[in-house]
Amino acid sequence: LIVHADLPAIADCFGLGRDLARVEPLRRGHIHDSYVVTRRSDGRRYLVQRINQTVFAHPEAVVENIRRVTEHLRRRLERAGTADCARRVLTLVPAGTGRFWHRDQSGAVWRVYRFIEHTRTHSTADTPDLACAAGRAFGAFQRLLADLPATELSETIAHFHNTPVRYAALEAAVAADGCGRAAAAGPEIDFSMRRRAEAGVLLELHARGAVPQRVVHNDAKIDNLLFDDDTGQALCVVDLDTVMPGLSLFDFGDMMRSMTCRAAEDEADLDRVQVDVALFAGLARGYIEATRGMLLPAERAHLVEAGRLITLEQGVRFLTDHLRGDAYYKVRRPDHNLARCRTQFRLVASIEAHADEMKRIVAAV
Ligand code: GN1
Ligand code: MG
Repeated sequence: LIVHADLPAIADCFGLGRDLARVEPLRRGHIHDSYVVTRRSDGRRYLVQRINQTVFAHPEAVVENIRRVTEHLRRRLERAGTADCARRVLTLVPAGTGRFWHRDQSGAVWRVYRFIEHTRTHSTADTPDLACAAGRAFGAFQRLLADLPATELSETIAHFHNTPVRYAALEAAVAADGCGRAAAAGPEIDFSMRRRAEAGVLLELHARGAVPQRVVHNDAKIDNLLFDDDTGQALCVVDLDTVMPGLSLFDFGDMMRSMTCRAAEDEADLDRVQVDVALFAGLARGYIEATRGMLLPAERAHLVEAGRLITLEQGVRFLTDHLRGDAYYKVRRPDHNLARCRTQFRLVASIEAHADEMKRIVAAV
């Protein structure tokens, strides 16, 4: 990734000045262009991001959501007397009065966060304790947002975790086959279609009033947590782009997708892709303990099903993007989205094989 923008000029718009000691592209995430810039005067670092406008048609609304969410979290943490608040919630840097985004001459929209120092991330959970800590962190996040009225947030991507809508997009991509990739993806298309009838289970639960709408993260994978370098503690939930109304089960689904398997999201060796029940037990304990008193029995009863469905949905999304020629997710090698899809589907199969065992674990927490 090369630096293809005038970063000093962008930094200046956020009051950081033009004199930067370093600009480093951050090669993480599938969506935005991210840079870590270091200000020369005091050595402070900032995360500068160009928002992907193919994915987010209204970037200002995304930033406005994040402002409301981070303000709410900060108030809650301060009220509870939490130590080290500045490292436990993201801080947006203003670009002029009351605005936290900047549109440059090319039309690109930028935002800046203070960089949270001395942290690390994990792309998988290597131990049950780590899965437990991560589950606890996302559970606490949902809890802190429980009294933020959903009506205060915009829906920045419509139908985000609407699995039937994701299936409709897949079917359209298969029918169009614009890149001639459908034939080679036959097994993956078949795998998805065999499970098509179940795509609506979570939304139906909500439609019949069994599970409530809440403010949730919507991308609750372990990569979106910062852990303290020294203590190893989960410190801060990041990537707040999709925080908006949704179901708690969407988040738990992504937790299962990213924390119950030792292999990465794009692992090529499919033999490594399988549920580790001990990791699941850690995750379930952390999440359920953190949401005690909030999580309803119907939500708890569908945790394992949510993991299966959200992992399936993510595979469907990767497959759709592969068939469309990789228009949505950044790819770093040929057929990367197809590889990601295969990993998701292998994990779905493993979740299905271990579902009863995992349900017993939930019941015992
Ligand atoms: C995308 O920004 P990033 O890479 O964390 C995506 C999520 C997917 C995820 C797959 C806005 O998240 O929905 O689950 O990739 N975000 C958006 O890892 O589509
Ligand atoms: Mg994201």
